[in-house]
Amino acid sequence: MAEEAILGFLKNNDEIPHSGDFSVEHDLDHEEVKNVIKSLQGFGYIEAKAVRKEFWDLTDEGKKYAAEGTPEFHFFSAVPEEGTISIDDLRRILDPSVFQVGSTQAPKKQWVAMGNQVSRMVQHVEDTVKEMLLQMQQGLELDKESLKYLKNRKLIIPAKTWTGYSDVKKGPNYAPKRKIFPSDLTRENLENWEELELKEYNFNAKGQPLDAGHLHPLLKVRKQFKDIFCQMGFEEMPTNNFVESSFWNFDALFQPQQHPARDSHDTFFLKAPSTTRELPEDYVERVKQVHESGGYGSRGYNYEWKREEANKNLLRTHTTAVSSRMLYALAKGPFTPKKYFSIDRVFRNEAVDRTHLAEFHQVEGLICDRGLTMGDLIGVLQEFFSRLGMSKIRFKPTYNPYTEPSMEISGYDEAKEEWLEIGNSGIFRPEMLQPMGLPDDVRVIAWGLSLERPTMILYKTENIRELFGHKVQLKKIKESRMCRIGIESA
Ligand code: FB9
Repeated sequence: MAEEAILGFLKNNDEIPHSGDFSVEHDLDHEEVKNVIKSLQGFGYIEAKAVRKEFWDLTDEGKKYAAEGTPEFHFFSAVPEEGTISIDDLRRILDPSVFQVGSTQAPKKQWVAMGNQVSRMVQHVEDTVKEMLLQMQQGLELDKESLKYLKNRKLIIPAKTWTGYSDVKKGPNYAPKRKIFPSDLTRENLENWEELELKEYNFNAKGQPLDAGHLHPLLKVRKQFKDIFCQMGFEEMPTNNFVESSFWNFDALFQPQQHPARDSHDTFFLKAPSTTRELPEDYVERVKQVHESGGYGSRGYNYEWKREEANKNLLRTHTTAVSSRMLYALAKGPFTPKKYFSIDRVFRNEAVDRTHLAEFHQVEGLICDRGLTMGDLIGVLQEFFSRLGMSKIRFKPTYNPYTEPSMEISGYDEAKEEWLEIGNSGIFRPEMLQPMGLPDDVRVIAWGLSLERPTMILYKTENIRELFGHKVQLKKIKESRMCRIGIESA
């Protein structure tokens, strides 16, 4: 309807000056006319200029100024042409709201010089604000600056916005009737395909959004990490036990029972089941020994090691608890070199902030083989992080109860031109490995980082709560793009 009207009108007329008037004249719905103009313009049948017109209403204050003049004008008028008048006199003779606004606006406009005595700085002034407000009441257009000024003085507020088109003219593909181009090759139109004019392919058209399931960014990044580990020949450790005993989480790692991390300020201990059911007794005895009096070249911690402490169940504070189980299992059989990794949740009763929650996903890698050195550790870290897109990394000595030496890892963020802490690493202590029964020339190099930090950086997430927890915007998850780490740098 609107289409025929528009294309028909332009057959005999050069242009449609105003889509709004055209709709009224042809008794058409302006919204429909606008959609048709947009579509005809898209196919080049017509050309048109989009018009956007803001309409404003005067606020009550605006209406008052338009009717009675502005406070600054009344303030100025109350100041004698010659000489001065005291500010107190002005306060007495003027209406409080007029005095309150006038005493700021008039000096701001350099109309009067303020002080205990007030005097005119000019002989005569125009109440331009009043004029502008009156013009608006007459529906006259004001320039952008004046509109902005009146809006900032809360004398006008936006009413409605009119959008439409002007200068609607014939376009390069103008025709009195829209040509419907077949958009599919069908048996019928194959008959005369030579003279067939098919609809242009719009290769930029966005496909129908698939309303399918969407992977959470954390899982996209986890997948990339898993691919990197598998490509480097690592196998995944089973991490399906959030509840762990203090023994595997701490004691097996040679972490002393009085270590601060082992109290409830840092660790979630379980009420029920509060204690673990069983532990490998012979191995526990050796762990007790090494804690109390050392061995394997260590003098131990020289304290009384308590079984009941080791029995306490907790939510694991690191996936290194899984590594201790796996290395113990490895020690049971004939020794074979191993490359293991784990990526799963760990729980820490710590202060939460924009990058820390009480739980996060730890990523851990370890290599267990004879004669491994710090050089091997540095080498594998360079390989691992370069696949993460971090080719420039550096190390700083640090301390972990279960590794000696230990290194904090930092990577250079080219974009931000700053060094970023990207993880921790070290060589597991013999006091951890020997009691397990691993051959004494076997070394285990290991490192750890989080999944949340790289995900926050890659998906430009300011606060970890946008990524994890009840504040997550599902829309954001649906729109999150694929994670390309491990691909670009490959
Ligand atoms: O992930 C961390 N930072 C990071 C990692 C990758 C990354 O990637 C970029 C896109 C490419 C960006 C940042 N961190 C470790 C460093 C900091 O964020 C740190 O403040 C927070 N850490 C967590 C612990 O917080 C208490 C991150 C978490 C962490 C720290 C250490 C380990 C694991 C996780 C470990 C270990 C370890 C050491 C030796 C042997 C075995 C395991």
